[in-house]
Amino acid sequence: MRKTITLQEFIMDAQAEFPFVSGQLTRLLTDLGVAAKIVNHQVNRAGLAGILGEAGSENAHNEAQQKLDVFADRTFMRILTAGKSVAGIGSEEQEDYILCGDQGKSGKYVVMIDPLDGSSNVDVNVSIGTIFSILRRVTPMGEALSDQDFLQRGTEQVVAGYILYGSSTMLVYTTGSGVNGFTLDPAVGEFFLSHPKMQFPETGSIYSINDALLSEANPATQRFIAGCREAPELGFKSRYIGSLVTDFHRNLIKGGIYLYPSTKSNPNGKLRLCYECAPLAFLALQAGGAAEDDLGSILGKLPENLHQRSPFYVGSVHLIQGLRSCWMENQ
Ligand code: P6P
Repeated sequence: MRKTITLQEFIMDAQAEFPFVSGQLTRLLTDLGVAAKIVNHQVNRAGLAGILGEAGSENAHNEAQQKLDVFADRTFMRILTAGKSVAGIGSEEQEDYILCGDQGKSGKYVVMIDPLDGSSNVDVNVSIGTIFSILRRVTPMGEALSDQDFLQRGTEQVVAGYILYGSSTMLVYTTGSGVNGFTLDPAVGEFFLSHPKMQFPETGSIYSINDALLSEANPATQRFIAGCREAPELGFKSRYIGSLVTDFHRNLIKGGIYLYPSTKSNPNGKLRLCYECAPLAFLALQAGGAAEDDLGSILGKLPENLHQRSPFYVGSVHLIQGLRSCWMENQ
């Protein structure tokens, strides 16, 4: 019987391959696993712990914060700051980045995070997720962090991953050598390697989009979705949960495409480049998939601000290519 290895063992084995590393990344990955367990515990008992619903506060985008948004944000901030590997954190729930430790002068890495994406789904018991991205700081150690440490292209990411608080809780991440998924065994409080070397299937016939957006979406998206609908022989299915991590994870397992398009009223779409699109794009490419915005690659985009929005199309290569050909027809 093959021994299933824990997340901790997997992280330590990976570090052993790079003997000269400082161990800061190992500590950071470990801390993410700890924070995930804490948030998972609260998400799973939200209805009992009186932490459903709105917190009565707003985030950086004047969006009503759910009580669990605030809890998750505080938990990741507390755990990652204590670990001393992180110099600063950019969060969907915070207007500006947070400096860790001694004003961000130590710590090799910065973290971009959406602490609890899709949190309004908790009230109706739908799966939600955390999305994270780890970058090396650009400013030298000992100096104060600046915007350039956070506003880096997605190609600069060291680690990207998500935690899915679903029928089971999973932590899925990449360090650039493939994508591996770990499932939490609540009986022992450990994540175990359950999905090694995750890859999009060769084919996929799921499309995920908020149908209500189609009437004002860009023509390429309209054409692509019409093509999916008008070809029943291709067996397309529409699946949209309204929880990005959940839709992404299902499409990674079964094959498919998730679209949050540019529209007339929101030409930059809705999703955030730094802590939603870029980390999921890194994961998608590492899993043999693709990710684009209206013009092409997501990972090559240089963010102008922490909370910059971007149109986002991610999933199986053949479906992204199909969408791209719809853009070409446009020209
Ligand atoms: P809409 C949740 O608010 C989120 O950021 C993603 O998790 C989800 O895919 C999307 O927005 C849903 O947006 O406009 O379809 O409700």
